[in-house]
Amino acid sequence: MVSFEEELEISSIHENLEDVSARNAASRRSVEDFKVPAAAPGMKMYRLVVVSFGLLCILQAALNISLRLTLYLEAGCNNLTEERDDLKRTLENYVSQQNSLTEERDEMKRINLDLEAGRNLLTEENHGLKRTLEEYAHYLQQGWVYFSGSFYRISSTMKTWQDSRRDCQQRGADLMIINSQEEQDFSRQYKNIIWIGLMDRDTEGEWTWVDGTQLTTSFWYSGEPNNYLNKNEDCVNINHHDHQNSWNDAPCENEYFWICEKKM
Ligand SMILES: [Ca+2]
Ligand SMILES: [Ca+2]
Ligand SMILES: [Ca+2]
Repeated sequence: MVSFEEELEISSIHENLEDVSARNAASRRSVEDFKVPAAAPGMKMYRLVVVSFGLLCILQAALNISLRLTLYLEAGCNNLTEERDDLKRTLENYVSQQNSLTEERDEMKRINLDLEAGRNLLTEENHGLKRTLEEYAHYLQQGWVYFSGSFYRISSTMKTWQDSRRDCQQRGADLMIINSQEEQDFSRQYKNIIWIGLMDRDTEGEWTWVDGTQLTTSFWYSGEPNNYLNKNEDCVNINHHDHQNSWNDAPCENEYFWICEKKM
């Protein structure tokens, strides 16, 4: 026998089961309400067109970007080319200037060497002139007279021709050699009879100067040379000062004044 309480409990469970069934039914209806209806063929085509259009837009955008990028890169390349050409011109100018500077430097070096050579030459000339001046001063102090490139000294004593020559040689000179009309005129200012450096002792009649040269231009006094009174006159002196032609041959052993010449 089922008790009353058991009947109540069974009745309650039954009611609960009916509620659950009712809620499940309601749930199924609401799910069915939300089910998407199957797509129609027109809708599929529409979606395809939309997707294709989107893809075309993306492709167009990509093409635009690619084109802009190409133009940009081309402009950049052009700029780089111009810059390269500018740099090339700058480099060429620099090289040209460098070459020009090198040439100028070499020219300056040559000028410097020339100047140095000129300076050395001037220094040598200066030393030469100094030596010459010192020599001139020396001869002038010793009583020599300068005329046309030579110093001359008249003796204060009388000697034979040979001793006269020896005296001149001891002074770094020799008996006077007359090479020109001017020198001949110069020699006539001394009024004593003076030996000069001309003789024919080696070969009679062959007149030779003390430097070994042959007589070419002569200034013999009228009638000379004459081996006067058949004496052996082999040495020459200046005897006739008042005449343009003043030379006379005389015995070398005779003693006269003499004139030394030192060529400078
Ligand atoms: Ca002379
Ligand atoms: Ca003679
Ligand atoms: Ca004579």
